[in-house]
Amino acid sequence: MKIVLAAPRGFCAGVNMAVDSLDLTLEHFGAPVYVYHEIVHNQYVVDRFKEKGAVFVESVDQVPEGSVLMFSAHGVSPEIRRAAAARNLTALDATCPLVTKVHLEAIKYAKQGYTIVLIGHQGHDEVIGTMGEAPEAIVLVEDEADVAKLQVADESKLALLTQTTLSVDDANRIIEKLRERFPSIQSPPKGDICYATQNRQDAVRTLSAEANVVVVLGSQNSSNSARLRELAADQGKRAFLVDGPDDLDRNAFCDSDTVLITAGASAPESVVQATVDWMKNEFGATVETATVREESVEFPLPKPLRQIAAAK
Ligand code: 0JX
Ligand code: SF4
Repeated sequence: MKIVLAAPRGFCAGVNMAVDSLDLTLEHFGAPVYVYHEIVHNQYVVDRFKEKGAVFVESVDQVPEGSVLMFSAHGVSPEIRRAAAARNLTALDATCPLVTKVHLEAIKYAKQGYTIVLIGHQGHDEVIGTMGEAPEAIVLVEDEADVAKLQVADESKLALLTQTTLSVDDANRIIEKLRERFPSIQSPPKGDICYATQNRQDAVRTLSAEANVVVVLGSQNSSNSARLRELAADQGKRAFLVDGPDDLDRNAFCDSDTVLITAGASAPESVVQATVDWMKNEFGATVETATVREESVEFPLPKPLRQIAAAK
């Protein structure tokens, strides 16, 4: 068996920043550090931080007054920031700058009186945060059927934004439908799906051709990871999204000579390596890396943490 390791894969710049931010916050302030929502959507990452004293909450009400609260990489609505301030919390913001960019676009369009069509997944942390910037101006669209049902007051003042971690192909199909119905719809010049989401999807699209099976490391609630599994399945491959090797069934690989392994933007390289080791042990697999694109994006720590890091 040959393992092809896709590159780029795994942690993106936003996740690196968020994970480093939480590590430094725990080190500097000590446990407990409260985190609003999972810092990133990955079970291994979340479990490791729980062991170190992070407490993940779904509501600001769960955080004792005066504590330290970190906002996750997926961003939060202004309402959550206000609730944190009202509770006298030390709020630290690990929102990815590429998510913040979408928030700023929403604020700008809403101020100019536009109705914003946001393409995204209902209930996803990022979508909740973005919609919270201008709830009265944003309407969520999940698929092409939603576009057909859309009712807008003024078609000449429409803008479109997207979640950062969508399937590029699905988003393009929805955008095409939107442009068909509303030819004057505005959008940011470069779109909102981030570089990491695009690159990981491009790698799977290119590399899955030669594989019998595709394994995506990532958690079930990770949007970008789930899109990688879907993309491989759409190419006719048997594809699995798993947290690690413990979730794999050896029988699924018995007739495979080439396995493509990749990882979502929130999945640590340690779980990739554990999966590779498992396949080496089970099947005597050999490993090669196939690089589809180089990545060199880095994001700085949130400002208050930069000062703390500098003083170390
Ligand atoms: O569910 P998502 O793909 O948006 O998030 P995840 O898995 O935590 O990935 C990294 C954070 C992405 C924020 O845009
Ligand atoms: Fe930022 Fe993209 Fe990573 Fe999300 S997936 S944290 S938008 S770089």
